[in-house]
Amino acid sequence: HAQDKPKEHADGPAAAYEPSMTTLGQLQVEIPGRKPDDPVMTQEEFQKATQIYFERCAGCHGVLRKGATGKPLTTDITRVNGYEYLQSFITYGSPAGMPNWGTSGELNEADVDLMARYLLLEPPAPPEWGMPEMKNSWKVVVKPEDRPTKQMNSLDLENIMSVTLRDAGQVALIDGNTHEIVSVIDTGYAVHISRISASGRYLFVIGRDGLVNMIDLWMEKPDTVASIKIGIEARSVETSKFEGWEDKLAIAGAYWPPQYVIMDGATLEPLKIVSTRGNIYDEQVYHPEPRVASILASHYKPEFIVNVKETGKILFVDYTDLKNLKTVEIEAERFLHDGGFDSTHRYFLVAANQRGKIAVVDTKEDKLTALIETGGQTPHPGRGANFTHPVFGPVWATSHLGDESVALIGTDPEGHPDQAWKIVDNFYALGGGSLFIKTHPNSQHLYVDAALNPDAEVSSSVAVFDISTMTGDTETDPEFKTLPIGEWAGIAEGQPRVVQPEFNKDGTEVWFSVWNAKDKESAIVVVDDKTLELKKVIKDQRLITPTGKFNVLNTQKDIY
Ligand code: DHE
Repeated sequence: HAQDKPKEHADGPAAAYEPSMTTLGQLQVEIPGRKPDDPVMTQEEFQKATQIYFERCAGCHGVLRKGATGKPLTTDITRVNGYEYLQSFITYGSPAGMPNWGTSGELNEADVDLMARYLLLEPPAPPEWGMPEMKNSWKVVVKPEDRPTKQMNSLDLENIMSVTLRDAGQVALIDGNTHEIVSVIDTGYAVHISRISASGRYLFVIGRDGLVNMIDLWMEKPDTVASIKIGIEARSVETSKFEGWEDKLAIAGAYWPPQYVIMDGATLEPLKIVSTRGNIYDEQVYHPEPRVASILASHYKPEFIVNVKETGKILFVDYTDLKNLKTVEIEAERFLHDGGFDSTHRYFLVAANQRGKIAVVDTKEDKLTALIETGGQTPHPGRGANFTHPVFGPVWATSHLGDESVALIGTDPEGHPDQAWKIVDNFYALGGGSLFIKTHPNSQHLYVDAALNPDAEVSSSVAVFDISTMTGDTETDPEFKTLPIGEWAGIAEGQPRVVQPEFNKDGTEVWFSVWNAKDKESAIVVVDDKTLELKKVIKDQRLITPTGKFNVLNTQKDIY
C-alpha cells in the first residue's frame, strides 16, 4: 500500500551510506550521500524517478530543486513536509498551478509513490555541458554551399505555422492557406518554441532536452540542415535581427547547465558559451542555477536580450565582438520568465512571474524603465498582446497563471504619458490557469486561454474580448464571449486542454491547439477572427500533443 511506503526505511545496510563529514579548511561539509532514514530506492527506481523529474518537474522546480515557478523542493523542506504531503500534492495538484499529476492520469499511483519517495532524497548532480560536448553533438546535415539558392517549393512561407508536437519530439509545418500538413520533422523532445531568422528563411526550434534544429524553409520539402545539443534542459532560441546582422548568429539558452551559447547563424557552430551562474541581483547571494528563460533579439541594437530567471537579471548581450563581449546587466526582478515587445519594438516587457511583476526595459537606452505590479497572481503573458485601447491608447496585456485576471499596461510614454508603464485596467477572463493571451494589429479581438484550469470545461474554452467596446471604466469589467474550442474539436476521449492562440499572417484566423494525452486524438481548431465562428478542425494521426504554434511572418517580425 502506497501510504505505508515511507516507513520502508533502510536499516542494516544503511549504515554503509551514512553521511560522512570531511574538513575543508575550517568548513565542515557534508559529502552528499544517503541519510540514515532515507527511503529505500533501487538504482533502477532512482533512474526512472530522475527521468520523470526531468520531464515533468524540473521546469518549474529547478534541477537542483531550488524553486522558481514551482515551490522549492530541497530536502530540508520535503523532509519536514513528509511523504504523505508530497504524495497528495503530486496526486491532486493545487489551484496555484501545480498540475494534478495523479488524478489527471498522467502519473499512475506507483509513479506518484516513486516521486514522493524520490523527493525525500538529495537530487543527483547533473553533468555540465561545455564546448567538447556541444561540438560532439553538432551536425551540419546540409552544408550552406549545398543548400538551395532560391526557394524550391511553392509554399507561402510567410503563412507557414510551425507547430510543436510535444510528446512526439517533432514539429509539424502546416500550410496556413490550405491547412494541410506540409511536413513533420524530428526534433528534440517537447520543443518549447520556434523562432524565425530575420530573412524568414530559417526556422529554429529547441527541445526541452536542449537539442536545437535549424530548418531550411527554402528546400523542396523543408527539413533540418543543422542541429546541436546546447545543454541538458533548455527553453529558448533566437536569431540576430539587427540591420546588417540578419541570419548571422543564433543564440540558445539552457536551464541546465545555466548558460547561453551564441552560434553561427548558418551552421549552428557553437562560438561562445557564457555561464549565468552568479549572484542574485538584490541579495547579492550566489545562486548555483540561474536558468536562462526567454531570449529576444533587439531591433534597436546588435544585441540579444537574455533573461536570467533566478538572479533576476536582464542581460543585453552585444554580439558584434564575441572575443571582447560587452554585456549590460540590468537589475530587474527574480524569476524572470516569458515576455515580448511593445508595438514599437523599443520596449521589452517580461514577467517576473513568482513576484507578480512585469519588468520593462528600454532596448534603445539599455535601461530598466519600470517594474510594475500587475495586481494578479503569477503573470504569464507568452509574448503578450499589443493593441490600441479606445481610451488608454497603446497597451500591452498579460493574463495570469494563478488567477482569472487580465492586466493592461500603458506602453506609450510619448502620447499617453499618464498611462505609461502603469496598470490602466485589470479585468476578469474565464478562469485561473491562463498561459497565453493574443491579438493581432488587424484584429479587434483579444483571446485569453485558461489551459491549466482544473475545470475541464474551462480549460477547453477560450475567452474573447471585443477591444472596440472597452470603455476604460475600470469599475466595470468588459464582457467577453466564451468559445467552446474543445467541443468544436469533437474529440470523444480524454480531457484536452486548449492552449496558445496564434494568428495567421493576415490576422484573419486564430489557431488553437487542442492538446490531449499522447495516446489520444488531438486537433488544431481554426477560428474566423471576424465572425468568431469555427472555420476548420485540423485532425491528423501525426498531430500528437500539439502545443505551441508559430506563424512565420508574425514570429519573424515580432507581431503580437
Ligand atoms: Fe513554456 C514559452 C519555460 C511550461 C508551452 N516557456 C516559454 C518561455 C520559457 C518557458 C522560458 C519563453 C521562451 C522565449 O520566449 O524565449 N514553460 C517554461 C517552464 O519552465 C515551464 C513553466 C515548465 C516546464 O517544465 O517547462 C513551462 N510551456 C510549459 C508547458 O507546460 C507548455 C504549455 C507545453 C510544453 O511544451 O511544455 C509550454 N512555453 C510554451 C509555449 C511558449 C512557451 C507554447 C511560447 C509562447 C509564445 O507564444 O511565445
